[in-house]
Amino acid sequence: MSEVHHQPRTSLFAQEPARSIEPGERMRFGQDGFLRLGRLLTDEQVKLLRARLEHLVEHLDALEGDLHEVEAAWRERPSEVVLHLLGAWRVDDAFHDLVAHPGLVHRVEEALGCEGLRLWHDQVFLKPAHHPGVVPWHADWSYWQRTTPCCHATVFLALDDMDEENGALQYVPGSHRWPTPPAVDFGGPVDQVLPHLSPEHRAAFRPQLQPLRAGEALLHHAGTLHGSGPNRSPHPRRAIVLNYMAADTRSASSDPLLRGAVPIPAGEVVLGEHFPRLL
Ligand SMILES: O=C(O)CCC(=O)C(=O)O
Repeated sequence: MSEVHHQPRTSLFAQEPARSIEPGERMRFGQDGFLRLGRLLTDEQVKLLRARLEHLVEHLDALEGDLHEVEAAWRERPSEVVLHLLGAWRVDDAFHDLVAHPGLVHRVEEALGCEGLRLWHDQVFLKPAHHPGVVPWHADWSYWQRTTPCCHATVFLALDDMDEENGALQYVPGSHRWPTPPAVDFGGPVDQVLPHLSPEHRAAFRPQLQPLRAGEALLHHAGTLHGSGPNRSPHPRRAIVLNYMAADTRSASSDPLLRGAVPIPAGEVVLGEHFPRLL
């Protein structure tokens, strides 16, 4: 398999300047396991991505075969579980180009301290208005150990203003330095992870709410515990999540790393059309 470099298909983000993080921000990312990235998208870009997301959800049955995953618990209990899917960038040009946004990729690479950046996958989280669904406390790395080593980070991009009422994302500062907990069930209760933390870490488990305006972004380390509450507001709460990894990340499994992707033998660098090189 050969390297595939990401090539934008639209001019949506072509004029965006490349942005770097400050040395102080790199240090904060190392200490806290997350960083606020500030405003990334214009109001027009937010509107367009909302429309694309709505289109995707309306045509989910037809598109599902080209996505990597649609949350199975949501299929069974949509009135209780948050809609969560992987692979929107494979089916929509705006999502496709967003993953290589010049205002993001250099900052992610610098925060990780790696040389070269690759897309792992993207995700969409949709909490409809007045919806009880939560995102249980979890660390992304609990789900990603079919790749190695852990040099992965996630951008959380708000398509709506987010606060306590509609279930803004929350981080547990410093938790990326704790042992990785087991994966939890996204269709289950919010606090499944707590019994797996040591007494010391349970005492230090103090989530911080991250209110955002639509178009603003957060960055977190793959080990950082995060989660979010229900949407008690009369509006949908929509987010796009972009998952990145160091360019030299290797496969740790001989099964396909994502549904629809060609298997990469354990030990080989993860590359090819499903895992494009961004930097
Ligand atoms: O939408 C949410 O609250 C969850 C997002 C999430 O799990 C992530 O950004 O990795």
